[in-house]
Amino acid sequence: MDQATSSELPIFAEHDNDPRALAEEILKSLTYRVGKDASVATPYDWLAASIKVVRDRIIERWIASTKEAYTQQRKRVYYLSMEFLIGRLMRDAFSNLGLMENMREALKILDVEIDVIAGLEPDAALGNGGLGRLAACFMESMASVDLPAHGYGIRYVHGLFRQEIQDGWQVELPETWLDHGNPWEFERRERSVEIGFGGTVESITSKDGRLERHVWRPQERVLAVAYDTPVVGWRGKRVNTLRLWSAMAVDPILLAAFNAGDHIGALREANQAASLTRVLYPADSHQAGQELRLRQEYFFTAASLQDIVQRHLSQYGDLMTLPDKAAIHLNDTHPAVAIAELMRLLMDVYGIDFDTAWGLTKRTFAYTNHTLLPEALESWPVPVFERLLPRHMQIVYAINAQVLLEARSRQIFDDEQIRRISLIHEDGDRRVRMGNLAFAGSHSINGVSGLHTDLMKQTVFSDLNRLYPGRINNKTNGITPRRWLMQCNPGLTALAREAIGDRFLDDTDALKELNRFASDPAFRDRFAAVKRANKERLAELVDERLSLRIDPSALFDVQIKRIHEYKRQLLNIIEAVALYDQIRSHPEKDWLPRVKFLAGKAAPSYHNAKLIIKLANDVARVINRDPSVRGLLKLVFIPNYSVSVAEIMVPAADLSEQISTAGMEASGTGNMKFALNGAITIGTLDGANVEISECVGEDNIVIFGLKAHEVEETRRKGYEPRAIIESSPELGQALHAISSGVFSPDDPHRYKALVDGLYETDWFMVAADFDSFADAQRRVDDIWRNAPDWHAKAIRNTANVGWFSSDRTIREYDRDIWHAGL
Ligand code: 4GP
Repeated sequence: MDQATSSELPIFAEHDNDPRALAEEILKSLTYRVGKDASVATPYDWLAASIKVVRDRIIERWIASTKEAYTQQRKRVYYLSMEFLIGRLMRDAFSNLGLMENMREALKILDVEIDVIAGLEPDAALGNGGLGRLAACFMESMASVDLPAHGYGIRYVHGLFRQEIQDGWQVELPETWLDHGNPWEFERRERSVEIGFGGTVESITSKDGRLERHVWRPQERVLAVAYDTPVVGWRGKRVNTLRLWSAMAVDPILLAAFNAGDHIGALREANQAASLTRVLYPADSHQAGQELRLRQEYFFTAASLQDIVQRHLSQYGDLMTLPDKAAIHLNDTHPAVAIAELMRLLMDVYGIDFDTAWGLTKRTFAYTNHTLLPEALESWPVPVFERLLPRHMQIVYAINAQVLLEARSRQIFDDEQIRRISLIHEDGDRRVRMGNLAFAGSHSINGVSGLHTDLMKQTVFSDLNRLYPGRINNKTNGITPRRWLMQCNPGLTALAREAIGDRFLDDTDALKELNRFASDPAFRDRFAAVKRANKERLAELVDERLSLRIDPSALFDVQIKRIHEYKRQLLNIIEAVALYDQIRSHPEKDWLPRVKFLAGKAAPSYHNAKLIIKLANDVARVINRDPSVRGLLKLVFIPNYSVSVAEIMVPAADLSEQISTAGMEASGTGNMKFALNGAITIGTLDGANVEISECVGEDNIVIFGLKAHEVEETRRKGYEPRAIIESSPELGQALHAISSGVFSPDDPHRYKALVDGLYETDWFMVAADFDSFADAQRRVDDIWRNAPDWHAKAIRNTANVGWFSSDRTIREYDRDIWHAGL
């Protein structure tokens, strides 16, 4: 959608949303827009026909929202992100427009089950994990709180790979979300822009020899074609745009080559261009390294910036007002090259001097950091950056000169600190540091939880924070309560509405009123019944996918997230092994039935993460078949974790595992989803667990393990995991069982190196936290034994985490960073 030229709101057809009228509309849509007759329509056809009926209503609001931003001259937020992990859109759209029940009825009239067709919609998995899903929640919240915003990203043909588990190992298969078309997107050929790579830079001088400007003459050019998806806010108040760019060759075919008989060569350029946006890099919290990634980053940021600048110029005619009307947000460093690109546009295309351009750039950009892991801090080898983006390299040098001048003139930094502030890493191979570029070019740099922001100040950005004090601020993450409560947990939503009315639907803080029901036995029973129904739904999924029967009355203990050593799935699995030992050696004890669920994908090149998946499956196979366990413990690894799978698992969890090494998980957002759906957290004081603990109160969460400063101290003093393991018989036995092949008789040494790593280095402090974790799990058992107490605590979790709504987060971003006038 682009700016409208008229101030009048368009006159739209009055829609009849009565189920009968909707049913008629769906039939018409099936005939005229899908081209099918009801007698031969497939479920996919019904899905497309239904979406198109609701889409019409969305388009009207979309046009109205776009016009409103234009006529009211509202400041717009531009959210640049390599990833948007959106998931399915149908329920979101139907429910945000208040049409869910009527559409359900309408389809019933046509003999179609809405849940069946909803299950066919592919997940748009255009992201890896945390930061991609956060971007999706933010898009929905920005529309919900009525903030004019555009998301900008890449339309990957293949999103995150499909995970199959074969013989316990992760196998990656291509994901093909566009196979059945995508009824939500609109191709906007007219918004195509050209993007250059490589080539040379020419300096134009005036007659008297003064340098006038630089002209970049790229060697390669590709077209960026826009695809727009409307994002509907709660109650359909506002519809914003997610614009995803797809790459295309400028010349679809080289006819001269074709005519000369070189049929493959004639298409080479077209194929090369298209490959740019074909695949999402499957790296989470890890630099993706290769040149194609830098190309992707530049491609989408450059296309977005041309779009933003053009929109601004056509409305306001002057770039001096850009920071007043546009807030450009960098979701991590992946789009940080946008800073150099805006400088290039301002200076080389619009003739603005460096100082003025630098001032405008800093006032326009803001940056969010999502991880402190050193391996995730992006940097590019200078030769690669220079070859691909020669003009940007010059601009980075010019910015760096300015930054270093400012640093030196402060006279508070020694040479080592100056070296750390530099945008160019100089030791060994020279590299462009994207984090430093993002910091220098932004007026705001934020972390995603209180602890993470503090650590950012103390570690990665300590020098830059001293150079530019006041820029770092905290914005604790949030989740959209529409998807993560109302849609995924209709049972709990209905129960809460009955108890406390509808106010929480618009303001999740109102969930606090549920606190008074925590001591009401009748309410607790109903709360438990909702949980039970959700658990039955998950048990069905496990039966369908894995042909495994699980008991819905067992404690459902869930850890779902990317597989990463710092997230410590390994700690969880080792504890399961220790518990397995205990159950067998002490059959007389009153053990409680527990099902441990794990799910998540590992980056294909991450050896240990893939081994941990295999270990989970090996341990599961042994435990689940062992009759001496008497069904008291089951371990289930659910393959192909996705947003849709999370929507089933989150409402079914009793216990939420948030057990990262303290100081390493920037925030987490799964932790918020679980608590909102009435799971009790077992966790370390890491990321947003700290704030969750403050909100729900210490009695309603189970905290264990070293704190962030203790982890740091332990490492500093010289950590000796071997001594700890040797003093913990439970841990020692469990590790011995794993490393000696009890769970891998086909390859007894499979886990030897993994376990040796724990004895020798154990960077993630599994050993240090093991006993504390095992004790915490027994505390969980004690609470679970007292069902009314458990449910009271679970209710208090739901009641007290309303603050983690992404509407609150977005309002804070607007209040402190964007100033777009909420
Ligand atoms: C993630 C963090 O690991 C997670 O703690 C946080 O909740 C999320 O971002 C959103 O802020 N980081 C990434 C990444 O996804 O790729 O660095």
